[in-house]
Amino acid sequence: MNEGVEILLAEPRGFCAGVDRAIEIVERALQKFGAPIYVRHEIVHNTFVVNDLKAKGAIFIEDLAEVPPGSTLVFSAHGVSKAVQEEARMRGFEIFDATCPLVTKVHVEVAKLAKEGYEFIMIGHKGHPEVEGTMGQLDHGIHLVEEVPDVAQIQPTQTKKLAIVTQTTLSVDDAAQIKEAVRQRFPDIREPKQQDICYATQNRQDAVKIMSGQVDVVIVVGSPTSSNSNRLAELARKLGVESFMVDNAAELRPEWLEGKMRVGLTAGASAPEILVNEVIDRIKALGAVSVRKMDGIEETVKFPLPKGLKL
Ligand code: 10G
Ligand code: SF4
Repeated sequence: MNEGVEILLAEPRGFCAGVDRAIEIVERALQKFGAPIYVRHEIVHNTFVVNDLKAKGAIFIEDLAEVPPGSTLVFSAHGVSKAVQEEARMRGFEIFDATCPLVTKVHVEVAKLAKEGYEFIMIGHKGHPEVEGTMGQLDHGIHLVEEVPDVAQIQPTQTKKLAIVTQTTLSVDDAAQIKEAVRQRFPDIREPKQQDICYATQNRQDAVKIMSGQVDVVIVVGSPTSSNSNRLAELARKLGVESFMVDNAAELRPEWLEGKMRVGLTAGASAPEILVNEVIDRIKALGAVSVRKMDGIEETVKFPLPKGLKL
């Protein structure tokens, strides 16, 4: 690596309020009820977080049939379908819902408009747990589009009462393009007053946009399964800057930094700051001499814990 390399740290980066709350729910459930605590799906899509909670006594499962009767169960931050909620209730578990309140807000809106006779166009990634959870708020009537060409394919049963919903962690720019295509086909479609893409997604992508003009490479700390982290690396690449995702410092390859003078560093909403610090140490060990924090929005959002877990 060259001499005099500078690391630019994106602001904001890393944990959002929904992730903070979800992890705290599992930790407090462990403190209050003891191990094991069952968690449906990875509480957030991060290897370090999941392994840390496993070591403390959390057991991560996908199928509720794996959970013994009488257990305490936490739903992941991505949210669950009505069917999963119902099955958990029928099996009699003590349930703590770590669904991010901003995802729940989308669920509530879907339920409310469905009662008024609306069908939905959902913009999101097929198979992602948040999309399964949101689409699973209704038995039918939600049509998924992943890309612009999908818009022409969907077949709602009527066009008078249609509404758009989106996954909270999408690329802001891609979603805007898809929404435009949806509006062209369904000009009267109803849109949420405030977009469903959340503040944390918007802020982390905005920071990468600013950063990309100032660096030679962007490193994103995040697990491969993390949708929002992937979007950050993808955004930098779209802006013409090489970008790589790492799940931990050991994954960072020296050749990525070959010939680079300014290294941008950010982290997805599920990636802990400890990993960012380890990546900084590794880049320093490879020759970086300084770290500069970029200016950026300070996030003050905080969500309350569920009743049974407050201290
Ligand atoms: O970016 P995705 O949705 O894959 O999730 P994550 O766990 O990596 O980050 C936190 C975001 C959510 C819980 C989705 S609202
Ligand atoms: Fe909530 Fe946004 Fe974080 Fe998802 S990414 S958990 S919606 S704050």
